[in-house]
Amino acid sequence: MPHVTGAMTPDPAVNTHCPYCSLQCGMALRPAPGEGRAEVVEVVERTAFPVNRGALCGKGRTAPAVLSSQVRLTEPLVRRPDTGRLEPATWEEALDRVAEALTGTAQAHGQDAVGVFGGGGLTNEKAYALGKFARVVLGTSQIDYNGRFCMSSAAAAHNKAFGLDRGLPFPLADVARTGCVILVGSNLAETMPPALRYLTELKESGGKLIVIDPRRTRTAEQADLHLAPRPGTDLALALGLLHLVVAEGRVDEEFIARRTNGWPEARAAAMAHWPEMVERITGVPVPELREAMRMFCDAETSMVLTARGPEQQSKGTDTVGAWINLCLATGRAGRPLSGYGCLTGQGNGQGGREHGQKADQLPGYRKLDDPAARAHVAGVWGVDPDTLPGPGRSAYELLDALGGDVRALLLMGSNPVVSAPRAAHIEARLRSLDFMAVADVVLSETAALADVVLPVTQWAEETGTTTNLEGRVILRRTAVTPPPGVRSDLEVLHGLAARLGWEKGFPTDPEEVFDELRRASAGGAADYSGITYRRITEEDGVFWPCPEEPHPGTPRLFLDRFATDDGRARFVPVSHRPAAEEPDAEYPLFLTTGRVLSQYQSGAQTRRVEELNRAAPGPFVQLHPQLAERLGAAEGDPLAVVSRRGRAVAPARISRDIRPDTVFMPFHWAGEGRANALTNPALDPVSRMPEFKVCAVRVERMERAPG
Ligand SMILES: Nc1nc2c(c(=O)[nH]1)N[C@H]1C(S)=C(S)[C@@H](COP(=O)(O)OP(=O)(O)OC[C@H]3O[C@@H](n4cnc5c(=O)[nH]c(N)nc54)[C@H](O)[C@@H]3O)O[C@H]1N2
Ligand SMILES: Nc1nc2c(c(=O)[nH]1)N[C@H]1C(S)=C(S)[C@@H](COP(=O)(O)OP(=O)(O)OC[C@H]3O[C@@H](n4cnc5c(=O)[nH]c(N)nc54)[C@H](O)[C@@H]3O)O[C@H]1N2
Ligand code: SF4
Ligand SMILES: [Mo]
Repeated sequence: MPHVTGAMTPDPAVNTHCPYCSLQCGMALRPAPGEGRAEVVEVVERTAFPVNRGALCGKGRTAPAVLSSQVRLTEPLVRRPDTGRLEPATWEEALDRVAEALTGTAQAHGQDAVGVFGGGGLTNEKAYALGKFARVVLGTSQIDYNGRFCMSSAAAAHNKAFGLDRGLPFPLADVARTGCVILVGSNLAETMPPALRYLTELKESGGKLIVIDPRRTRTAEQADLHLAPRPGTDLALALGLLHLVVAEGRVDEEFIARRTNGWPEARAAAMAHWPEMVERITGVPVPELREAMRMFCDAETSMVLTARGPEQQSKGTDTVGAWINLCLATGRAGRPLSGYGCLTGQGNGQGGREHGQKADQLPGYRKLDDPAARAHVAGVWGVDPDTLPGPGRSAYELLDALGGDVRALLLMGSNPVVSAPRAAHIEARLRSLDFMAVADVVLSETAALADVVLPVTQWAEETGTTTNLEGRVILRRTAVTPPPGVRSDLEVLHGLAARLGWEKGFPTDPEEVFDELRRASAGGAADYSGITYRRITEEDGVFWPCPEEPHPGTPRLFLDRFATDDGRARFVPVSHRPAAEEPDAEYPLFLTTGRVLSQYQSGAQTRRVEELNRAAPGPFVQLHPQLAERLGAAEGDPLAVVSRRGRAVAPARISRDIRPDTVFMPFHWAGEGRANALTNPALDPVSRMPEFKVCAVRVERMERAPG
């Protein structure tokens, strides 16, 4: 029978949440009838959970298949020196090996020679424990996580403008009630399908939807107006709209005077971006720019929502800043049903960046270089603040340093062989390590390179909190008994810490870890101290910041003041600049990358689900018929896509829904169709986010294999 925690009704269905994206859809699980195997469960609709109201996408619906999958890991693996192969081992042996290797590396090369790489899919408890483990047990500064590839540009822009970074400053349901939404580089019809309902409701109540995407996606099909700029030109586009706002007298001077700083400089920067110049840069005709600006300003309330399209650029922080400027200049921020928001990505994309697995952060969204923050957190951890290391390298820079001054790595919750930019190079760096340990649920492409693989429990087999895109802290609860050979990530960290001299300080009970996290976050920007497992359960999640009880939590931010010292939002003066790599004679096309509906991220989990593989069996190159004709390529022909970093091969998918100067590849697959063999690791100077969304390529038609 499934193991049920907490106060339960006689109904054996257990409320929990999807393991995948940041919507964190509510669902319930109960034993599948007639299966007779405790690990086989079925999904039951959970209509009461407000975010998805029962709806799930195919990935969420089929997530239980990964629990009982034959290919999941159920025993530790250790690489045998004689055979060079990964072979089964006991937990004692595996953990001993990891502890010895990490200690040996630190002794030989210094504590910073040990690196840690985390993930935005890890629960708050795990992210917190991993950050603490790195700083306290290993004493290394070299920790970062895959959220750097995902959220960091929007986070940096949020902090600059508002003094606080939370994906959406309002509940998602507010989107349905505003007057106009500009959706910039989000394909939420495929990446958060249940959220599409809010856009449908918006339109049904007379609201307008503008989508900005170089492709006519399923999301763009829903739009009243679709602008299809060249990849990497969103910054110019936003500046052009702001120019038109000023030119047509749509500025909200009263709001600017009362609630912001820095308008003259931002205004001057925007005025240098003439609509005709913006048309030349973006390829979007001036009348369309004007129409978008008018739709946005004519509505009484409006929102701008960005996702990875504009953010995964080497100027992502400035780009998001420009969209925020547009909101501020028109008085569309810090007011009910108006504002700027970022649609975070991973299951715990929000919480994962608040509690200390990021290179520069301590729990509660505190800064590692702030003496007061160090003193507070060191107090909770019972250590001397001076022993805490300083900030480390960002994710790509850390991966790039492997085998150099970072010689051993502990990796939890990411599959960079598939998902890192310039992936063949990163794969080589991983191979050059003296030692790597990976905790995972399956033998991912990265785990396959490890010296020790630690099999861990999955979402429905363990309890823990995540923080969804709205800043709503929710509780996943144990609904099934894990297979006997696996342990939780918290147990892994506990076991390693104990071997490294920390018998105490790494509890395995998630609620105990959460209670410590609450104390560590108290008084910080992301204050969780008033949030308890009990409250989350009773209230369908609690929005941070939530200081000590009886605080109600904060569904809507900034209505009275922004989180800056003087309470005013800050305009940022930004100007357009080109992508790090633009098409030229040798590489004449843009490549952009992203997602499809039925696969998740590096595919480590979803490529194990038959139904999803049927729907999305493999990589492809989306290209316009004009380009296909120039190449002499027909539907399904194998195409080689070549960039300065490498080459990938995948079948042609010919479609009018993409600009003729651009090709698109999803990044979910390894092997010869690996999109990240091509991508450019050029980093945003502020957020250190790589430019996944723009690089220059050439495309060659290959002969079809005979037969
Ligand atoms: N099915 C599915 N859903 C997911 C995920 C998944 O892997 N699969 N992953 C989750 C995660 S972690 C994330 S981060 C989110 C991501 O969610 P999204 O951001 O919606 O996903 P992407 O497909 O990466 O990018 C969105 C769109 O950006 C467009 N784009 C490309 N270049 C540009 C550009 O220069 N400017 C603009 N404006 N648009 C551009 C692409 O054409 C694409 O349609 O999805 C989450 N949900
Ligand atoms: N070209 C291109 N590349 C991209 C992007 C893009 O748009 N284009 N998007 C980027 C973005 S936004 C993201 S978020 C990254 C994501 O890419 P990755 O960081 O590779 O993310 P996942 O594929 O989700 O990898 C998670 C791994 O951890 C395992 N796992 C899942 N849950 C747990 C857990 O609780 N504990 C442990 N120990 N393991 C777990 C999974 O099985 C899987 O192997 O990809 C980035 N890469
Ligand atoms: S939309 Fe996201 S959270 Fe909801 S079921 Fe799909 S993958 Fe899971
Ligand atoms: Mo992401």
